[in-house]
Amino acid sequence: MAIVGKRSRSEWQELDSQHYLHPFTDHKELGEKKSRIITRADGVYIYDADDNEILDGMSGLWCVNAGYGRNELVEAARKQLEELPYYNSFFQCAHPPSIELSRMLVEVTQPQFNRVFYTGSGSESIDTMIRIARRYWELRGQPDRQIIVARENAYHGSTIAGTSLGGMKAQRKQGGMLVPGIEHIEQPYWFGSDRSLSPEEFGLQAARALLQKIEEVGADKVAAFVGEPIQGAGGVIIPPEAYWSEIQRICREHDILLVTDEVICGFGRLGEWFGADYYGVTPDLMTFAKGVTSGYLPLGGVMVSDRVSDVLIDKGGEFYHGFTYSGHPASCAVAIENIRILQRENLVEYTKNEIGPYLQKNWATLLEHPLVGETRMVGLMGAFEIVKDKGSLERFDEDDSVGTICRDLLVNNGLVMRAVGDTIVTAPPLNLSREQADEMIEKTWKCLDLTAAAVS
Ligand code: PXG
Repeated sequence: MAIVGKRSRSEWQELDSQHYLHPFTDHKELGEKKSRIITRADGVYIYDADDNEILDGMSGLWCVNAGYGRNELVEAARKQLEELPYYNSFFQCAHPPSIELSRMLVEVTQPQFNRVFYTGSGSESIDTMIRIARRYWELRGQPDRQIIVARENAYHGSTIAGTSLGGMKAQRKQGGMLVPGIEHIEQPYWFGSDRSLSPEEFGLQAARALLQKIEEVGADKVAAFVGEPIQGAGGVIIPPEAYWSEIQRICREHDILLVTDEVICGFGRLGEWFGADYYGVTPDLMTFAKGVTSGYLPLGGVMVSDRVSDVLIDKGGEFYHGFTYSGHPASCAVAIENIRILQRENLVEYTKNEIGPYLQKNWATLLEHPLVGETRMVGLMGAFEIVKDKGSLERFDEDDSVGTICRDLLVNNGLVMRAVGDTIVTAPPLNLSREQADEMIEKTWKCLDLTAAAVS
């Protein structure tokens, strides 16, 4: 028997608008438009209450890396829920799924990582990372190292710490006081710059903004730098090649912890296990969530390098931090099975060597469309920029919301992608086939034409 009974689309919509406050949603607007009710999913497709088939070019919210309809994941959760649905790892207890997953995470991450701290989400991982970084410096006898440097337009979640660390202006403006000791530097967004420098020069300049910030506040006050290897929610901002190695060089020079927020880039998205692997940097901490379970159950965590964990363990005593659902057994069981799927089906290599390059090649052809000013993609994470004038790359006016028009056309034509202003972003499941990649490109072309017609 289904857990939730059947209702018509309009009944769901009515109940939804009466009772459910959605995340990141203008409810007045939603009250008029009504929600799209998604009822089931399979492979790379989701289905709405009218049984429309929609290719999920966003993997849910950048998380369903292994695709939908994975019975192995369902079975892993079911078996674990039967055997031990819940127990905690406080008070000197542990359970096999969280221990086994820890071992596997150590196996798929860089050699400096031998320990993991679990959370229930990306935002909790960010909070945890901040507490670990500051605690590390306290224990090293440098308690003034409190400042965490992040970037403008970064997204690190929506708890108060996530909002504080994130660089999205509208989000930061709401809700009063934020966590102190957080500084922002420019993002490495070449297309969004005045483009007077070459991408490489611009990348180095953006990285050196970290150096300027360190000089401004004093290196002895800075605990860590954190960045998404590729900024996701901010519009798939792919930094120029030189950026990350320069950031790492600056962090090392000033003994500042380097943190990559791998919540989106982790677990194969860029054709490597983690974004840090793709950019060849060796972070001290990595936050993760989403793709660790392919979104089937909530789980997040922080990978802690020996440099940090040695200090926490040798000198730290009790670390007063953790969540009821840290290392939830069913979530860990799903994560174990999910990592096995990624390994068994070679989905990371497939993203790097086959489907990534295939989609990238076809994605690049979108540049021939009169509305497209730039295309970019690494692994299976990409974007294109909608422009009014291809020659000057001038944007449409902000109130034209051309990105939203294009996004709505895409969804209504059977392809979900996200609009970040006039940037359209995509991150399809890693088991996308070539035919499905072709379907994405065909639908995008069609909707770009429809968008052009709508705004002309
Ligand atoms: N860090 C990064 C890099 C993220 O992308 C979080 C932290 C927070 O994770 P949780 O699990 O607390 O949501 C995220 C989440 C969007 C969108 O519209 C992106 C995210 C979440 C919701 C919407 O692109 N990323």
